[in-house]
Amino acid sequence: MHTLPPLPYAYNALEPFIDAKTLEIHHTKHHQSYVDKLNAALEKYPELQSKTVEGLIKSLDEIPEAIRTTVRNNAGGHFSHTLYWNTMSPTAEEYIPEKLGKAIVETFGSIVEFKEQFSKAAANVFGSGWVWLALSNPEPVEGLVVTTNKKLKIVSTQGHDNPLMTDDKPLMVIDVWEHAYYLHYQNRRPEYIQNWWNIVDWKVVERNYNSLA
Ligand code: MN3
Repeated sequence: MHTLPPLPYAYNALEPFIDAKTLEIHHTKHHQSYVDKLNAALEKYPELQSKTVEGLIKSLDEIPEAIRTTVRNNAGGHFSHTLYWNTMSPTAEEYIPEKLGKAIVETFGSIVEFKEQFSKAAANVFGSGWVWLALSNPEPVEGLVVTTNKKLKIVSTQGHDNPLMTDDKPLMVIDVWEHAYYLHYQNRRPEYIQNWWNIVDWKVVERNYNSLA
């Protein structure tokens, strides 16, 4: 059984950037419903119940067609929200740790340029979706020595699709579904995105980066 992970902070902890009511509904209703629907879909498939959420997403081809779309959407929703909660913090610092900061500058030119590109991608998602910082990580070809070629990239996805589906490794994410910001920001998605930078927990993003790079 998949379970809703507790938030690593209180519902009001991200104010004024994300209001308590939004965070509580988002976590206890939206995220909970993805977990519940995923469990319901797996009920008749005991052989899939021991798979991790990442394992399910990475092997969608092997999921029976009857539940494949439901698993794609709800395992995706469960995974995406867990990363979203974990890469925000009320005690976030603006400073990006050195190794990750260096990789960002190498890829995007500067931190400012990276943030601009990321914010623009988040503002431009049409309808419901997510924007990710991810590490592209081509699988080594068997029998060949392959030079590692891991690169940072900004990825936009629709619905609950995510970089795991294309074998990229997600490091951080912003939820731009309306339910993530509408109570407080209404149609002002760019303002939500701008404020979200204040609560990005770079220490966790760097930890994610180090575990993969
Ligand atoms: Mn959401």
